[in-house]
Amino acid sequence: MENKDFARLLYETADLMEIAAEDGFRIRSYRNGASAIEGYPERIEDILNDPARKVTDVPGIGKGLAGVLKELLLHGTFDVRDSLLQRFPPAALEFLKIQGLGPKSIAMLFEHFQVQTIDELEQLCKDQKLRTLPRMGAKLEEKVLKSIAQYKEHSGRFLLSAADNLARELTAYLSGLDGIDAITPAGSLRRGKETIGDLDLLVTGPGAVHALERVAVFPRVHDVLGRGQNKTSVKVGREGLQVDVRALGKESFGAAMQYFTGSKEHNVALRQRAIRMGYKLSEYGVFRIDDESRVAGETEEEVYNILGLDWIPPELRENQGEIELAEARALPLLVDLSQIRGDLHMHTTATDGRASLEEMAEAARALGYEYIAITDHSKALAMAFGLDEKRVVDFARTVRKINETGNLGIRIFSGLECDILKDGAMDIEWEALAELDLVIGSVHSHMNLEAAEQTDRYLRALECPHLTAIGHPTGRLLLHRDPFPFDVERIIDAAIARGVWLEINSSPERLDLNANHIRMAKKKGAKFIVSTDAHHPNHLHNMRYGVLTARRGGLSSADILNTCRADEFASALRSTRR
Ligand code: DGT
Ligand code: CA
Ligand code: CA
Ligand code: ZN
Repeated sequence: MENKDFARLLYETADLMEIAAEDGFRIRSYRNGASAIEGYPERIEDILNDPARKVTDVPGIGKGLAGVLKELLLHGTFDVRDSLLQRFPPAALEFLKIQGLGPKSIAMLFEHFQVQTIDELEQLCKDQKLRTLPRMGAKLEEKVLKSIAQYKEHSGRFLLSAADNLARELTAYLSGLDGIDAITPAGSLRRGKETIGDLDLLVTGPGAVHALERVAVFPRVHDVLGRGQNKTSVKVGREGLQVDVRALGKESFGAAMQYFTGSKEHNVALRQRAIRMGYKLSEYGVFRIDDESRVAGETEEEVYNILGLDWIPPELRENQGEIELAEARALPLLVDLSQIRGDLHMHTTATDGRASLEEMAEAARALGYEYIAITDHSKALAMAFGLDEKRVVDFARTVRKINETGNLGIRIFSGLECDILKDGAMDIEWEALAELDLVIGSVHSHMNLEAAEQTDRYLRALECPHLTAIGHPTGRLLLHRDPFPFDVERIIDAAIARGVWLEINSSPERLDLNANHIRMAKKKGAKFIVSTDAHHPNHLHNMRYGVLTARRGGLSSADILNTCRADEFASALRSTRR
């Protein structure tokens, strides 16, 4: 179990206790414990498994919680939580995810309306019955309805990183078997989509059918949904991510890869094209309609080529014009992870990062990067101990000295993730910003402004002559928070006019800009950076998700500044200064 899993279960239980109106002191101790675990640099599981260690040495964890953590590790749940869950309808945990409803309001809903499900809650709002309860009104009903709609859209979907990690885990687990030629992710994971409904894995080789049996007994499988001759479906882990594993024959491997990679929309368009050309396309191959003879199927290239198309990279297969480009031999040459030479957005212990500048630099050097920019937060993020003007200027000087010594073996650019304040002013005086190599301007507050006001806010920020790039431009948190409203096209135009670059934030919770915005911005001539926003050396690996997103947006290395060599990048930085 990861620390964040422990923390989530404790937070949830604290909320359940609050619904049950239990003792406030106990509730607080659960929340404090959860927060301590979330921020703890070591894995709690490792401490629990080490007989020489005591988990009560972790600040915030007393004897009571220590017992809970042990129970959690053994059973995935614990008594207090189970008995609370039994007192409430099964949907209680879902209710907690609806915005606008705290534990106290949920307790009231249970008491007055005996609501059991999210659908019933939705109906209550539509019937305008919520407002009959104290301190609830029409505004809240509206908010709850909106949040329910979002919840329904998100539920049952997972972050790309969750599916990617599971795919790696399963691949390692199965690759020990004899007779496996290849294990390949298909579906939305192969297309690099930002969220995943279920994970599709394709297995080939004489041992493939055996792999289907082994998947069903994978230790983290919770539920076997179905076992057929060529397919096993299971649910894995506490969150129940579904995995479909298919065994494929060699002669139809390419056709099956093509079919199960999708998207559905891309496949529909491709099938229609095949029919117009006198072919039938299926997961078994490409066949002539007149005599049913097979003309392709072993490789994907074959399938696309017989249809008069160049092979299309999976990230583009969304029926957004890629088939026309493939026909015209005009597909873009997409950027590759290996072309990224530096990471330009990361935090250190100076603010809310978990590692020092030196540790981040070393991790980046180990990845083969030529340079990084350190971009800690600015003072508006007081919670994160953001930098004020003096610390900004000192930091810029420190970095100049570090680079002169060359001791770190990697070039450092001094940067800042500067908050864009509510009125569009920069959080840090221009004079101090002028000392830095690079400034990423980000919105972290007041995301509920009207679209027009939010647009003006960005327009004013873009007037700052020291702004290099806009960070995570739409502010979305996947499966959690929608983008805040503003005129994206107008801001892209303004950024291009001012020579400000757009960030593709690679954090799997963000992937912001998204592929559609990237495609639009590229057509207009925008320039991009792909960066991780790392708060820990491990996060530097998230670059691959940002690169996938860039590829989905059709970007080549020439569109992305951090594919440049260090000296080219430095002169590009200087040219952004107005
Ligand atoms: P997801 O799982 O919602 O993130 O999206 P996908 O694209 O992985 O969709 P999924 O798992 O339902 O199906 C995998 C691929 O199979 C899909 O991208 C295209 C292909 N496929 C084509 N036609 C159909 C169909 O009629 N039903 C299903 N289930 N899959 C189809
Ligand atoms: Ca899928
Ligand atoms: Ca599937
Ligand atoms: Zn940020």
